[in-house]
Amino acid sequence: MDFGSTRNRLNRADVDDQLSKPIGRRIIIGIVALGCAGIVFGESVQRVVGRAITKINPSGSGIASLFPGANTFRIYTVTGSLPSESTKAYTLKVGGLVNRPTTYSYNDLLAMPSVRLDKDFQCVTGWRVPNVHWQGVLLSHILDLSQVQPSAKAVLFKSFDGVYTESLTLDQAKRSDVIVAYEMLGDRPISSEHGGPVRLYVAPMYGYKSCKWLSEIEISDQVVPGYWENLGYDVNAWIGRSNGRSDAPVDGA
Ligand SMILES: Nc1nc2c(c(=O)[nH]1)N[C@H]1C(S)=C(S)[C@@H](COP(=O)(O)O)O[C@H]1N2
Ligand SMILES: [Mo]
Repeated sequence: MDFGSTRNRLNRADVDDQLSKPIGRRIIIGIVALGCAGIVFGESVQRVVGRAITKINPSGSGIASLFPGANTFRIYTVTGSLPSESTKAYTLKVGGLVNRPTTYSYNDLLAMPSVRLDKDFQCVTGWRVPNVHWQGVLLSHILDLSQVQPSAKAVLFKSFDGVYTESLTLDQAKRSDVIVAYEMLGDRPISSEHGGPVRLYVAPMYGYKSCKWLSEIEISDQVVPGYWENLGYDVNAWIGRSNGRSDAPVDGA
């Protein structure tokens, strides 16, 4: 594997970060195997997006702006490309153990009661963006509309990248800080790099739970480990209480 290019050097930093943690051999093999085709830490994308965020995010001013990449999102995709879909073409399919399987359009989601969350985004590799503005629909609202059947225990998520998956227990999915988001970073639609038009945001858990390019929600009788969880990360991804990490929220939230 070649870690020589800028992009791969950054991948290497992620790999080093993983290797320094006692998560075990499974995950090390997974990360190294994926290193080349895996996380795109797209430096070029990152730089442009980082700059844009610095402009609109006050946390990008001052000291943070002296360290490019500090307090800004890194753009992740496991497929090696950044899928994009127009708001017009976008659909969210909700099915499985429900009485009312439904497919929602982007406008259907916008018309639902919306919630705003101002909360940190924390990746399990260590980077954090404090106090991010998120807006969307409570996942619990969508579950209610679908009329979840009594045998349901979990909620599975699929991305239109065709590869990424995640899941939550039904109890986790009903929390008031878990949303199907269509805005992030300051009253703007979610950009396609960040998983727009619609992504999941699971505030109390590490970033890998927040499935980008969300296209399908399936109510199920059991949790199914997601993409990173098959590579060794914890299925219950509570920030500060999983993956051997002890991150404390910066804003006390
Ligand atoms: N579809 C998809 N969703 C994903 C990922 C991904 O690679 N593909 N990466 C996850 C991880 S590990 C993190 S930290 C966040 C990163 O979100 P960002 O790319 O908007 O910074 O997305 C999560 N959701
Ligand atoms: Mo992450």
